[in-house]
Amino acid sequence: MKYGLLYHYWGNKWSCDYVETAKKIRAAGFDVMEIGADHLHDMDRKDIDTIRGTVEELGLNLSTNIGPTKDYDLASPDASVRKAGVIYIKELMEKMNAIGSKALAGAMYSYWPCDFTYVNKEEAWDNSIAGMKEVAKAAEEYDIVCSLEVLNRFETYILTDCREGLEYLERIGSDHVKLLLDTFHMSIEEDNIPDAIRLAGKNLGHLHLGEGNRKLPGLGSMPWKEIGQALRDIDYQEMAVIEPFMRMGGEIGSAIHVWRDLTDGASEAEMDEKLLTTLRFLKANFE
Ligand SMILES: [Mn+2]
Repeated sequence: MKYGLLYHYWGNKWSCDYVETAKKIRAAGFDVMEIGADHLHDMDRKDIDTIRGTVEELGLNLSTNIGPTKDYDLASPDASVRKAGVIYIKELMEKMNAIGSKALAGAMYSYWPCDFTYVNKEEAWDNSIAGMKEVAKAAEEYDIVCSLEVLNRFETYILTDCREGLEYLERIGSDHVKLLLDTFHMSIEEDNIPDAIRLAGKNLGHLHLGEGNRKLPGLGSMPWKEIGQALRDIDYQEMAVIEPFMRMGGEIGSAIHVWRDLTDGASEAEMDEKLLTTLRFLKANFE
């Protein structure tokens, strides 16, 4: 298993200096930096080469976190929006290939966050699946694995539990399209988190880790020991990326609805220390 961290940990904006962040993530002992799809999509060749050079030197892998805007919704009733969505993801994959990222993870099957103005689920599934089949072909060409994130009911209506995710995958039928399970979303929707991981089995392509209140693993009541057992049961070898949201304010605090400080007033040094602690904690429970 390769342990990772989403890029935003030290800030509360949907942006960062990826070279500096890569160094900090590596220094904290992680194997993977998860970057933002929109950033990569808009990056020029020079920035891509610089970041690729840095992560190769550090021995860091890259995963790409996607939550398309509504203009790129593959499940939209509007055919021109669906077409724009497929083009966006294909352009993104070209950049992923250039930067050396083989893992695309998130709600690429629709958009995020959902505003629930259109919720015809059957029609949305048909549209989304048609688009994802086109995306799957491109993924196979680039040898990129698309891991579709199962979210909770407040953020999507398309895929809200593992069983539903597996039904969707069956209709795609590509070994380059898998599921992303996130312990935070699972804590809301699944009957039993370890059982959902076992149900996903070899279809689990990516994992997001966090407590039910999105704190770092080990700071809440998530059954980490049992989750570790489930991951060993399915022989999970892919990326496990921590996706904590603990800071109030800024773009992220507002988008994620962080309405109190979940860091316990931690200083920068204490935030770094918390990362070392959480990684030790995860390895103790998972290995
Ligand atoms: Mn997630």
